[in-house]
Amino acid sequence: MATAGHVDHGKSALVLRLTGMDPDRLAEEKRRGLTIDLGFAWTTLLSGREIGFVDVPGHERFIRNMLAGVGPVRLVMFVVAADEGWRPQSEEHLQIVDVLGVDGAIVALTKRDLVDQDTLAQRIEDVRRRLIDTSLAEAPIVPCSSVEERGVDEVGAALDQMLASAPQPERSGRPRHFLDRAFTIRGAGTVVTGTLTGGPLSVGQEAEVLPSGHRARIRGLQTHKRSLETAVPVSRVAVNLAGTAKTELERGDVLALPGQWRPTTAFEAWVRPVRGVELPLTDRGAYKVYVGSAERDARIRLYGAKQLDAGGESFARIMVSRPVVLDFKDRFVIREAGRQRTVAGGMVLDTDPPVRSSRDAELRLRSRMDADRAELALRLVLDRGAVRASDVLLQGAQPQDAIHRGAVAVDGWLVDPTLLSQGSDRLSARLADFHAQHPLRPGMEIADARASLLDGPPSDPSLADAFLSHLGKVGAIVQHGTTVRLPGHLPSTAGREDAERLMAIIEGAEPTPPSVKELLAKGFGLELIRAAVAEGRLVRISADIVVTPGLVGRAEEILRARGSPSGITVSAFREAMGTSRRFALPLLEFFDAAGITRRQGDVRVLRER
Ligand SMILES: Nc1nc2c(ncn2[C@@H]2O[C@H](COP(=O)(O)OP(=O)(O)O)[C@@H](O)[C@H]2O)c(=O)[nH]1
Ligand SMILES: [Mg+2]
Repeated sequence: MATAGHVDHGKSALVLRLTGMDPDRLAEEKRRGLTIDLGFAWTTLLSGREIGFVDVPGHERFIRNMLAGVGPVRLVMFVVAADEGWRPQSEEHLQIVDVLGVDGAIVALTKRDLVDQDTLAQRIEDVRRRLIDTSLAEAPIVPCSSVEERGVDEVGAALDQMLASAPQPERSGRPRHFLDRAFTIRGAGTVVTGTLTGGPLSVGQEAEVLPSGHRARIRGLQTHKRSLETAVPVSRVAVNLAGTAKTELERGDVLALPGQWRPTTAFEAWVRPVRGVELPLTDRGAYKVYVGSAERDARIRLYGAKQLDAGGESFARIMVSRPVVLDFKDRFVIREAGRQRTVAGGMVLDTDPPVRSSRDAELRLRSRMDADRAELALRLVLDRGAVRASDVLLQGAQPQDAIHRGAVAVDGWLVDPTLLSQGSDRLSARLADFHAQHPLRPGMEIADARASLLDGPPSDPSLADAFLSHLGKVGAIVQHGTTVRLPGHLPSTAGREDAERLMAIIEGAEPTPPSVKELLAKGFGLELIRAAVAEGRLVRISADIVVTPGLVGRAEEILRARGSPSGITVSAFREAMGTSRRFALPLLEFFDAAGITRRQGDVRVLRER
């Protein structure tokens, strides 16, 4: 859990009392009596629960460090000194933990030894009033003194109770380790510390540092100075990395398993100004966004509103200076870059938004806001019509959840069933037209079929192919070679006068029929000849020769009668057929190819069955 509260209100002293560990670890912190960077301590509560503290600085100059500490943490120990009461950083820290959202919180009213009963009662009332309408509204307020050690046990008991009722942290199966420190230990090499969420990490795993993409192997893991084979979320974890240098790592980086995340520089979100914000949030402002332990320069484009004042809310697109590793419903904090004030917070809704935000963006984001992770899977499909299953995983959802809710899985894609049936209907209609116009053609060229599937050009050619292969599998179309046809269509020459003439000419001239070239010269179309072949009215012997099945049958009889035992020569076959060498050779090659005869020196012999 993280601490929060105004500087000098006793956060570090209370952590020390609770854990016996001083979270102020830097020499400068000791000298100035002030927390500058994040401090860490842990203890086992009476219940036996182990709890780790991220102790944050309260001074406004070190607010960036505070944000890096609370960013990944959803449990808060909020500290207010009874003598001083509510102070500016009490308010700012409350606003920050409020927009980040908490799974559990307690308020420690420290330094109770410095005030009388009446003042204490007043403070409790004042703090309670300040917490109204925030995510800490229900948090218990526990008076305590770290000097007299009064009330510290009660703080421990309140922590125990809070942990017992806090929801289990979500485990999406995608570990994210938000780095807050990187250093080198002699003998061990590079070590990073941070807060692990989302899923476990194990020794020996290959890991990826994001956004840089550097690979490293996990050589060792520790939580609370204890070595582990597997570290579990949510906990403080020190990771010993092999294969990467400290210089390649910095606060705000994420350690993850390879390929599970895609860092982004633009995302869409719901945003809301913090209470009492003085200047509105606008498209022109220069901001900093804090998410996890990362800080980025950012610009905001509000959807709908031109500007956003206290009490308002809006959907927005946020562009950041360097990629961040975001998950659906991640919370973040927005500060003004110039005046360094916390101005707003928000929730990530789309980690991979369309390049251009369309008019329906608000509708799309509203439905995501109401969706849980399982519903997100289907939203991703419906919002885009079709999405690769691998993209669904990268956005923190499960393809299986989308399929359960009606999405259709097609060759690595998940498709909106409406889009699929519209595409199928459109293509069937086009194919029917095509067959009517070109009865002799086997079907439509695939390139044209692809274009007929979707209303516009397909966003991805492989999507159109996935569509076609699906329609093939369900029997809506037949793909053959480079053409696509309706299952009922066969090119037909039946009843065509030109087909009858073609057959008459070929039959009349056999055993020396005209070549295809000569037929074309006589005005017969290639489509007609191909269709007659497809139907079996003609047999294609070679590229330039078509004959009737009758001629092929006669040739086969001769070969069966004389092809064994000693075989038949080309000239003997030619004479038996009464034809010329120009037809005899291709005919023999045709039978060779069909596996009926085999060439052996000068003769053809019948293959044994
Ligand atoms: N009298 C009294 N002093 C306290 C108490 N807790 C902390 N202090 C003192 O208040 C000062 C600031 O405490 P520290 O824990 O560093 O505050 P932080 O900035 O919130 O971490 C130190 O001098 C502490 O000794 C308390 O309960 N009673
Ligand atoms: Mg401190």
